[in-house]
Amino acid sequence: MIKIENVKARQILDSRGNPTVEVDIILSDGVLGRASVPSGASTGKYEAVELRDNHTYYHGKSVNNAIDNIDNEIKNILLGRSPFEQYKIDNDLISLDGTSNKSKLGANAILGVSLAIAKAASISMSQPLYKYIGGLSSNILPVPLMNIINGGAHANNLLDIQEFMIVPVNFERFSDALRAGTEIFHNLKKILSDNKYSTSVGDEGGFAPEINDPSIALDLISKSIEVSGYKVGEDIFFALDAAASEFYKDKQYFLNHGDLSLNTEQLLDYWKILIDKYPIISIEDPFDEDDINGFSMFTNTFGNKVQIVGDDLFVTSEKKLIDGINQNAGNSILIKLNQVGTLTETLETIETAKKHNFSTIISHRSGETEDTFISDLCVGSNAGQIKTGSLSRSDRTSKYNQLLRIEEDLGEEAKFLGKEILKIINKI
Ligand code: 2PG
Ligand code: MG
Repeated sequence: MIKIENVKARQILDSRGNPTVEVDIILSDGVLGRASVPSGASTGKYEAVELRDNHTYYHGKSVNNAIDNIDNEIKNILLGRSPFEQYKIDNDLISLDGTSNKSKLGANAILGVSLAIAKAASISMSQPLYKYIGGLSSNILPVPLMNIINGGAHANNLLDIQEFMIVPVNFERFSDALRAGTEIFHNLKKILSDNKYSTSVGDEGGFAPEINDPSIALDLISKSIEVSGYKVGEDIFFALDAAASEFYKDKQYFLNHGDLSLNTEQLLDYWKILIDKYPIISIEDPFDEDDINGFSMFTNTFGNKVQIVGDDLFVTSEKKLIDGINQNAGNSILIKLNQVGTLTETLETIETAKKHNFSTIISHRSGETEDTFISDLCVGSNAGQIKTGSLSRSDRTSKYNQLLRIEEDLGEEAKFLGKEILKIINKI
C-alpha cells in the first residue's frame, strides 16, 4: 500500500511579497505533491482564519506558527496513511483543529496539507489532477471572468468597485476566449496611454488608472473591445466585483471616496443604472456581507437577468450558502479554497450550489502563488466559470496556462460553455 512517508512545510512568498505556506507531501513510492496557499486583501469577516505570527518580522505576516503546526500535530496524524483517503484525512484535520473557523491550526496550514495530498495522490495514480478530482465526466473548460481594471483594495486609485471584468462568451474554445481577452487587454493599455492614464497594474494584473467613475472605466473597456474587432454585449460581456463590504459602514455605502453615501435601496438603484447602461451579466458582492436583505432585494429584481455572486457573503461555506438560498440571496457562489480550508469542504459547497441551481465560479485570491490548483479544481468540478485576474503577471497567467494544458489534454472531449453560460446565468 502506498503511504504518506513525510510531510514538509516551509514559508515562501506570495505575489504581493508576503509570506505564505507551502507544503510537500512525500509518498512511499517517491512521489512529491506540493501545494501553496493564496491570501486575500478584501477578506470576508466569516472566512476561515489565516494564521499569522504577528511578530515584528514581515510586518507581522510571517506564518511560522502555521508551519510548526504542520510539522508537528498535523504530521503526526498523517504519517503512514494512504493519500487516497482525501475525505477522511480532511475530516480528521477538521477534528484535530476542533474550532469552527480553523483558528487553532490555521486554515492556511490545513489547506496547504489538504491540497498537497490531492496532488500527491493524483501523481501517484498517474492521473491529471483535474481527472483525479472529478473523474471521467470532467471536461468543461471555464468561461473566464478577466479582471482588466483593478480598483478598491487592490489598487491605490479612486475606483470604489474592486474589479472590472470582461467575459468572452462568443467563442468555440477556451483558448479562443483567452486570445480575445489578451487582445482586448493590450488594446486597453494603448487606449489608456493615449488618454494619458497610467498603465501600471494592480494586485491582480489589471490596469489601475486614476479614474473615479465606473462608467469611464466601462467606456474605456468598451472601446478596447471594439478596437479589437469584437462586439460589446454579443461577443464580450462585463462582470463586476463591487466588494461592497469594503465601503460599508453604519448601514451606509460610501462611494466616490466618501462623497456619496447611499442606503441599501439607493445602492440598488445605483446598480440598476449601470446594468441598464452596460451589458453587465454578473455582479459579485453588490452589498455588504451582513446586508443579506440587499442581496435578496437585488435577486428579486434582477435574479433572472444578472448573475448575483456571493463571495464575502457565502465565504465558500455550505452552511452560509444554504442560509442564502433560503433567503433568495443571490444565484451564484464564488468558490475560494482558503475561505473554507479543505478540498473536501470546497467540493461539498460546489455540489450544494449546483443542486440548488446556483452557478459556481472558482476564484483565485488577490495574493497568489505559482500554484495552479484552481485551474484543475475548476475543470475537475465542471464549475463552468473561473475568475483568475488579468492577462499579465505570472501569478495570474499561470492559471490560464494550466487551463490551456488541460484543454490540450482533453482534446476533442474539451467543452467550452461559451454562450450557453448566458442561459445558466439567466436561469433559462
Ligand atoms: C475577491 C478576491 C479575488 P481578495 O474579492 O473576489 O479577486 O479578492 O482575494 O482580495 O479577497
Ligand atoms: Mg470578491
